[in-house]
Amino acid sequence: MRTQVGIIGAGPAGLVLALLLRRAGIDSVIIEDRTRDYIEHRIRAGLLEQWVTDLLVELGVGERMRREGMFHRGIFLNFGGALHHIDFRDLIGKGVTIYGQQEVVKDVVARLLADGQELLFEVDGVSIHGFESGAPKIRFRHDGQAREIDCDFIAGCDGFHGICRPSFPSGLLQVFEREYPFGWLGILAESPPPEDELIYTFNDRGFALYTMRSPTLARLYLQCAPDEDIDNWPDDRIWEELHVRLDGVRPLSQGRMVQKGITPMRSFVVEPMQVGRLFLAGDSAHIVPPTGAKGMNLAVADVVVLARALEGFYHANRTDLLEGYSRTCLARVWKAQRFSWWMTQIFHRFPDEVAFDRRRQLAELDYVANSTAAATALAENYAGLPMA
Ligand code: RFL
Ligand code: PHB
Repeated sequence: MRTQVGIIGAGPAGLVLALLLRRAGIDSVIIEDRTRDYIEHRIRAGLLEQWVTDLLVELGVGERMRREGMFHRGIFLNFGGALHHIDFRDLIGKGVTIYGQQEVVKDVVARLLADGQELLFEVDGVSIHGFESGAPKIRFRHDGQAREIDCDFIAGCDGFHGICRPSFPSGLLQVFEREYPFGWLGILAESPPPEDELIYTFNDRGFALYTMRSPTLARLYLQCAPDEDIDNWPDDRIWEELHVRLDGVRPLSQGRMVQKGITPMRSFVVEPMQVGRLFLAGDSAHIVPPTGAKGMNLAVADVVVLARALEGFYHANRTDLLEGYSRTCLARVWKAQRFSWWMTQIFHRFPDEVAFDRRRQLAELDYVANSTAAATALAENYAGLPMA
């Protein structure tokens, strides 16, 4: 097979990249190691920054999102026994949209396949070659046969556990990493969420987040130990803890739990994000803790930069945008890292904290809730910094 851009991974990064490239008249092939059904039902992020929703509409995949997505003008902070609303719309004229990542994936896959995109599922044994010399090749097996793609560029959109990052020449990548001493236990429950918008909760028992996927489907998270065994959390214990942490600011209805899982928390960045003709995008290059809701949004931001750079290369003979890819992406990545770390550290309990830290966290929350300057900084980052 021959294509211009070989894309490894059909997560938000790889899929949106293929859409952007199609619009620019650039050919691509996507290979994915899971099944279509698997990627369309993998429950992950749920919150889109405003520019991402605008982009999906512009790319012709926003119709169902417009109908079923839930626009939020702000978020609630829950501390000191009361809810404090941060109204992004009033502060900066923007909001966010709740729409599950797997719904975005379904919409984009359907559009790509309808448009004739090459998208191969269930590939295995993927390896990449020649990207340093200028003649990249992707080798893999599909339907029991050895296959090879010759391409001009490889987009490594294969997530944190993919093969592209480990394929960088040894010693080239600098890794910046921080693990957090806690995880999130997340559930999906068939019950209305306690509020129309998200509630970020500061509580002595630990952080909790009350979010949603629809008016009848709540997505609820509890701070837990990083190595927590889910078997220690029968449904009753989860509900009890969700009630206690919500602290009576809203009633909480208990529906049937349809999913339960534990997510570890880490901050991770590699630099650079490019070597030769191999470009990393999304989780393959960086991970943020979910507290800032940035993971999927950052993945889309990377591929917008990459698509622009490839367009410059193919249509205007420019190489400067490709050369600047890593620098351009990392400027945004580090701001998202900073914000995600900040959101994480003001809300969570830390094993090594002292009483001073709890007072400082409360003072910071009180400041954000009562200062237009501080609330605006939160709003700008949460609803999405402008794209460069
Ligand atoms: P993805 O979505 O991981 O997609 C990568 C794709 O590559 C495939 N793949 C391969 N394909 C071919 N060959 C190989 N060798 C391959 N190796 C892997 C994988 O099957 C997959 O389909 O990365 P992408 O596109 O960069 O998108 C990033 C987002 O998915 C991610 O940032 C967010 O979902 C992070 N995240 C969350 N973010 C939030 O903002 N809020 C959340 O609540 C939230 N929950 C989560 C999350 C990430 C999780 N992970 C990664 C464990 C919950 C979980 C469990
Ligand atoms: C979600 O809806 O799953 C969600 C929203 C905001 C976050 C994390 C997760 O910060």
